[in-house]
Order: sequence, then C-alpha cells, then structure tokens
Amino acid sequence: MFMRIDHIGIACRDLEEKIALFSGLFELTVVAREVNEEQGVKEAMLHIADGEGGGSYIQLLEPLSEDSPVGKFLAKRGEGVHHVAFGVPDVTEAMEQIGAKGVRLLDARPRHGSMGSSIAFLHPKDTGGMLTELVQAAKA
Ligand code: CMX
Ligand code: CO
Repeated sequence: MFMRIDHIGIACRDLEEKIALFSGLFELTVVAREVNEEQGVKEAMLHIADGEGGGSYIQLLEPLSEDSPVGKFLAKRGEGVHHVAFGVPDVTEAMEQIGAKGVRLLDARPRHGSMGSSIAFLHPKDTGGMLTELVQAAKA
C-alpha cells in the first residue's frame, strides 16, 4: 500500500528560522512554499530524494492560528515531529482499505496537500500515536 515516505512534517514556531536550520545542517533545498488555509499552516517543502510515484521531503509547518492542528500541537508538545506522510498510488483507495480496518479517518474525502497532492489523515490514537498522512502525489 505504501510506496515510500513522502514527508515528515515538523511543527515550527518560526518557519524562516527552521528553513535556515534545516537547509544549513542537511544541505536541503526548498522546492515549494505554500499557505494552506484549510490546514491552517504556512509551510515549506525541502527536497530529499526522488522515489516511486513522487519525491521525499521534510515539510516545515508554522501554524496560522493557535487553534489550528499545528498551533494546538505546539502549545501542548512544543516544536518537533508532527506527522509522517506515506506515498500511496490512490488516496481514496488507501482510505477505504485502512478505514475498513477500524482506523478513524480524519477526512471524509481527500483534501488539497502540498504541490498539488491529494491527502488524508488517520487518527494518531489508532496508529500507535503517530499522526499519519496519506499522500497521492500530483501527476508528473
Ligand atoms: N501526533 C500524535 N498525537 C497527537 C498529535 C500528533 N500530531 N496531535 C494530537 N495528538 C494527540 C493528543 O496528544 C491527544 O492525546 P491525549 O488525549 O492522550 O492527550 C489526542 O491526540 C487528541 O488531541 P487534541 O490535542 O485534543 O487535538 P485535537 O483532537 O483537536 O486534534 C488531530 C488532533 C490529530 C485530530 C488534529 O490535529 C487533526 O485533525 N490533524 C490532521 C490535520 C493536520 O494535522 N493538518 C496540519 C498538517 C497539514 C499538512 O501536512 O499538509
Ligand atoms: Co504533511
């Protein structure tokens, strides 16, 4: 079902500061910057490698408000790993397959993700405490 790790999402208080840190430490390049109002984030994608069906990235996330998912996470747990996103060939199919196993889907239907992708989240309490995102990359 999973083709690769699409990205690791990192919750940050200051996006520009963390872009400088990650690009300096690991020699990663920012390939996309977006504001996603629906997800309540300002974000940057730092490219790591290309793989089956899409690339692998670090996703740096700064919340747009305190009551957004990342804003609440920062208040409760501080900066750090927020979620892990797996590349899937078909996000709707993956949601059906995983949902049928009793895992709560946080999205009734796929939403817009970074760089034209389609995404959906799984409840962290049903996945061993790891907030999980499914990503169908945009067609190249
Ligand atoms: N990873 C692991 N556990 C998490 C978590 C995370 N990122 N966020 C919350 N939790 C845990 C909390 O610690 C809490 O556990 P306890 O009850 O044991 O304390 C429980 O889940 C409920 O958390 P909460 O603080 O009450 O927060 P909410 O229920 O309001 O929301 C969640 C949690 C996961 C449902 C919500 O953040 C969500 O819908 N996330 C999906 C969307 C998202 O994260 N968007 C931003 C990223 C966008 C992108 O990647 O493009
Ligand atoms: Co993400």
